[in-house]
Amino acid sequence: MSRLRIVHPLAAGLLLALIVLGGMSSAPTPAAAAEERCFEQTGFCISGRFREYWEQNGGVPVFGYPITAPRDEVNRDTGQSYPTQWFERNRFELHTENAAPYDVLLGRLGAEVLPADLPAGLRDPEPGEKAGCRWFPVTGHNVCNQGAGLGFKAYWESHGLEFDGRRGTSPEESVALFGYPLTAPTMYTNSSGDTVLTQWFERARFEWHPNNPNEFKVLLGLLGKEISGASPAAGATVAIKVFAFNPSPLQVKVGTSVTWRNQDDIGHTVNSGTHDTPGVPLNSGILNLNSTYSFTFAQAGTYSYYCQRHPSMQGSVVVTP
Ligand SMILES: [Cu+2]
Repeated sequence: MSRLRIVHPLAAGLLLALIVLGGMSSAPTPAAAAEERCFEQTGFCISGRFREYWEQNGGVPVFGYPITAPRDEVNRDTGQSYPTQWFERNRFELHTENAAPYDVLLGRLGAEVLPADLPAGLRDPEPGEKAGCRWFPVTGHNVCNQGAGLGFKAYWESHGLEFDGRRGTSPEESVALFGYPLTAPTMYTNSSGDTVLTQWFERARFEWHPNNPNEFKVLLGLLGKEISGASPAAGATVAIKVFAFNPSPLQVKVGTSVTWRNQDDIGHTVNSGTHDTPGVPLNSGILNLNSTYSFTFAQAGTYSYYCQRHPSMQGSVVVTP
C-alpha cells in the first residue's frame, strides 16, 4: 500500500502539540474518500467521517492518536460487524444506519476495563448528593472536584462531543463523550504504575495527577491502548537476552504489535536510525530488566534497529502486507 505522507511538526508542547499535514491517499476509509491525516507518533492515519469526528470532538487530548487502521470488527455487544478504528483512549465504530452525529459511536471502554478486584462498595450507589459535587441519579454516584474549581467534576462538565453547534458543553454532550460515573473515586494503580485517584465512567477513566500543571491534572486513561494491547490476536514478541535480539529478523504482517522484553540485568534500547543517531519510528528509551516496549507496524517494510548502548546489538523486523 503506498501512502504519501507529509508530516510537519511545528511545535511540541508539554505533551503533544503537533500539527500534521496529511497527503492524499488511496487507503480505505470509513466513509467517502477524503484526505488522510497521519501521525508519526503511531504511524496510523485517520480520514473520512472518523477524521471529521475526531477533529470536531477534541482530537488528541480526548481520543488520543489512532493505534490501528480502520477495519471491520465485530461489536461484542451486538454481534454485528462495523468499520472500526482504535485510538489510544477510545474506539470508533461507524454506524451508517444512524444519522450524524450518532453515526460514529464510541465504545464503552470504561465499563470494559472496570477491574474485577475493585473494593466492594465502590460500585454501589452512594446515599445521595454530596455538597459541591455533580450528582448522577442514573448510576447513584457523585463526581467531585479535587481542587478549587479543578478536578473530575470540572473536567466532565467542560468536555463533551459537539452536538448542538453551540459554544460550551451541555450535560448531554458530556454524557455522550464520557457516559455516567460507574464508581466512586478511589486510589488505584494504573498501567503506567502510577497510584492515583481514579474514577471510572462508561466511556472513560479519570485520573487525578495533582503535581501536573493545571490543564493536565485530570488525565484520561489510555483505554483503547490497554484493551487493544491486551488482545493476544495480533502480537509478536522479541526477547532481549544476552546482548542479542531474538528472533531477528522477525517477520510479521502489517498491523502487528511487536513487544520487546529485556531479560538482561542491564539496560538496552530498541532504536531506529543508526547506532550513533537514534531515529524513528522505534524509540524505546532505556529498557531495564523485564521492561517492555511495544510498537504496532502500520506499514510494510524492513525496520532495522539498534541498541544504543551496545553497538554489536542489531535486529530487524520485516513487515509484509
Ligand atoms: Cu544493549
